Amino acid sequence: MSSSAEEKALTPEDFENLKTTKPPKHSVGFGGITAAMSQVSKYMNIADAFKLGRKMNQKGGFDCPGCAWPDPDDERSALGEFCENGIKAIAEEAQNKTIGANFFAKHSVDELANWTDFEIGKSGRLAEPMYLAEGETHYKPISWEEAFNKVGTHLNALDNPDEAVFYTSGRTTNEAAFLYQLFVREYGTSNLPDCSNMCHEASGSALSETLGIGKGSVTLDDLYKAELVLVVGQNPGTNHPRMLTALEKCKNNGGKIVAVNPLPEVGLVKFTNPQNPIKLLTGGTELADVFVPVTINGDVAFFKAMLLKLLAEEEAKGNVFDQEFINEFTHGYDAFITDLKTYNFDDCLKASGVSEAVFNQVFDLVLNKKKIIICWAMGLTQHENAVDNIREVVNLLLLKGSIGKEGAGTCPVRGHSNVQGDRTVGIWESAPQAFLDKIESKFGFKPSVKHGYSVIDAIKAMYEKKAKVFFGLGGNFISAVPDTVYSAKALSNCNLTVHVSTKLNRSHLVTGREALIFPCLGRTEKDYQKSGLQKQSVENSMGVVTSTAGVLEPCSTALLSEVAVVCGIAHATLKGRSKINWLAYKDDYNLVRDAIEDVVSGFENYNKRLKKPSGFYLPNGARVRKFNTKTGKANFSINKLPEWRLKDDELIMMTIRSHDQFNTTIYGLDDRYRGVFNGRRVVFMNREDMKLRGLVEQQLVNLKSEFKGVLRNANNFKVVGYDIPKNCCATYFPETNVLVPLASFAHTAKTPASKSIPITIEIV
Ligand SMILES: Nc1nc2c(c(=O)[nH]1)N[C@H]1C(S)=C(S)[C@@H](COP(=O)(O)OP(=O)(O)OC[C@H]3O[C@@H](n4cnc5c(=O)[nH]c(N)nc54)[C@H](O)[C@@H]3O)O[C@H]1N2
Ligand SMILES: Nc1nc2c(c(=O)[nH]1)N[C@H]1C(S)=C(S)[C@@H](COP(=O)(O)OP(=O)(O)OC[C@H]3O[C@@H](n4cnc5c(=O)[nH]c(N)nc54)[C@H](O)[C@@H]3O)O[C@H]1N2
Ligand SMILES: [Mo]
Repeated sequence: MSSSAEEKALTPEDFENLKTTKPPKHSVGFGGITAAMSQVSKYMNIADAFKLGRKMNQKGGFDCPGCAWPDPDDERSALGEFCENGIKAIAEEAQNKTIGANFFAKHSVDELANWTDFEIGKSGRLAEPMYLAEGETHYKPISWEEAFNKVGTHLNALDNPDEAVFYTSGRTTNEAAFLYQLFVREYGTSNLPDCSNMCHEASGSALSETLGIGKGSVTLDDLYKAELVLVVGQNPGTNHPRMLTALEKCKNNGGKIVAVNPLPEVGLVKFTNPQNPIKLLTGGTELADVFVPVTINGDVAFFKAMLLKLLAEEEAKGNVFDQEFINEFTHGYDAFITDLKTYNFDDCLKASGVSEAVFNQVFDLVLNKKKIIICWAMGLTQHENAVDNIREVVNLLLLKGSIGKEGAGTCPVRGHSNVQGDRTVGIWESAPQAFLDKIESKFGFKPSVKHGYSVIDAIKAMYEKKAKVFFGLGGNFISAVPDTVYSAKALSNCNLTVHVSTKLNRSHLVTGREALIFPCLGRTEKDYQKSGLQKQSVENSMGVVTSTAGVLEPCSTALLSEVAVVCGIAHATLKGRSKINWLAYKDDYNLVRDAIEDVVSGFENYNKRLKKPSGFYLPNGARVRKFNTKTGKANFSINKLPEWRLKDDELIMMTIRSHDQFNTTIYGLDDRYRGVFNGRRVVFMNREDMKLRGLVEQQLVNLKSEFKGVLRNANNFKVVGYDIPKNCCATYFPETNVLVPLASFAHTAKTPASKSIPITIEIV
């Protein structure tokens, strides 16, 4: 009997032999190298590993498919810009094993859905296109041509192009992303949700409004030169390991580092640079000068307390705020100060959960430093008031004049390696009119000006059967999105679901009436087209565009590049009515870059400048104090303290990444830096909260969230006592996405609030 879509979407509950230890004192070092190498030797051929190691993040090599942290412009270590999790990411992609017709004949969709995400990921690389017909239990092989035609037929049969949804994940290169959005717009819709909607959308919204650009303002060099770096709501030791090297450099130059985080994340506390053998032996650098254990979602309160005390000092003694900068470059100062004065310092500090002693240490640093950088990631962006979090960060930087000068500015640390580039080249459900006008003048068709669905809207539309075809360019939609059960129903309501993927994932198993899997080349593989070997390009977290070209032969001859898949579908769907020669773009990616150059500003001489080994910087107004906002200035903003209150027995839960995963891809079952081994169904709790509820270490519990009268459950988790503020708890994403209500998201940006979910704990 076949199981329902909702059941298939849930990660099966399994327990290996969960073991917990005290978290280690420092990160990387020998432990990191050993962990990465064991991954390589298990799943890759060693000659390939060597080839990749030599080319990863090197000039003229390929961009690591892991995170979006930039590579140094000039000197790069001979050892490679190495990071444990980067090695794991490529080992995952460059696996020896491939799966195709035989694999899918052997395993039904139902059976595969009973595997854990870890097992699914280890099955191998997808090697040929597969099709699941209506009512069938098994995927069967299909030719590319037939598959493209199936997509075309479904799309052309819809009453309205807005009944199709086109998702993108952030590994897609500039070339593939540009062509994809071009196809979607020529087909007739703006339904272009992307992983960014669940990630840094709140940063984009807040920064566009306040500083006129939805990206960060700093370069790597600024980080080296900053006097003070605040790392807020981010776990770089796991998610952006190469950032630690930059922080270490900053520290060696005399900079101070503050970590604002409910958890004492290991990479920030002590770091051993794997490229420095002497440090390996002596124990590494103490990175954070101050650790601020803020309560979950206590950041606005923390920053408000900071702003209030700075204001008091400014009014008493002066010389705290950069009045010259404020006068010349900002708007809204008076209204901001008037509002700030309505808050009480003690209330704010209390709401932040931070002690006065720790607060004062940070205050002294902020008071005395003039070059400040604030870095952040998902700890700030995944809350209902995420946009307020980031606007408050900007308020602080504006008061200190810490924007648009050396060693100072905003640093939202992006996730996926090209998520920023995808947005730059047009993956945007609400793209600005100026961009749409450029598309019209270059390509001669009128793109829809109606805003399309973001991720949350797309799920609702599919659930309500207003959207009927789902197409995913990369990613793992069902495991990444909130409200797993509801979202699974949404996908299963579709006529057709299609995924362009490198690896099997849960989204291939939660299908519409029909489903297609399109296997594609990964970053590490060579891309041959008619005009020869192709390169592509990506933009990192700091707005630098570089080229990327794989070094391995493709793992299967049946793979197509993402560019070829997009062109194939566009050609099969739009046929004679298209104004674009899709097959020419597929044959020569230089032509795609020429088209991007004509449509997106900042890409002048794209092909030529891409030849420069370290790439080129895109223009960035905030970096040079040109604020492209409605007022033409940098805007102060007014932000409220969040109003939510926990009920007596509730805890506030954040869903975080372990050290052994890349988003929904689970590399292994350990979280070495937090001392958890062989299991992921854990809930980290404050030990006093455990005592209060009569819970002991490794007690089996169920988690429940109630939101607007709807109850959601995630069963069978084990309790792990941890240094986490009271009333807070943490679990791993994606196992607990089932608890994140679809209707709980950031105002303005619609980022799911997956870092602040009120839950209760039930003893099993
Ligand atoms: N190895 C590896 N690298 C990755 C990824 C991966 O999964 N694995 N994912 C990539 C992607 S797409 C992204 S977006 C990034 C994610 O990078 P991160 O944002 O670092 O990832 P998370 O695990 O979500 O961690 C969020 C951090 O915020 C803290 N936090 C949670 N809530 C709050 C809060 O209310 N206030 C504060 N101050 N802190 C809070 C958590 O304790 C945690 O340390 O990493 C990218 N790089
Ligand atoms: N509860 C909770 N939910 C979250 C988050 C959270 O912190 N908590 N984080 C959110 C964030 S920040 C993000 S970015 C999203 C991530 O959402 P997604 O980007 O949708 O998810 P990924 O797990 O990164 O996607 C992995 C899949 O991408 C495919 N893939 C890998 N490389 C390639 C490639 O080169 N090309 C193609 N076509 N496919 C490839 C593989 O098949 C793999 O299975 O999840 C979000 N969801
Ligand atoms: Mo992300």
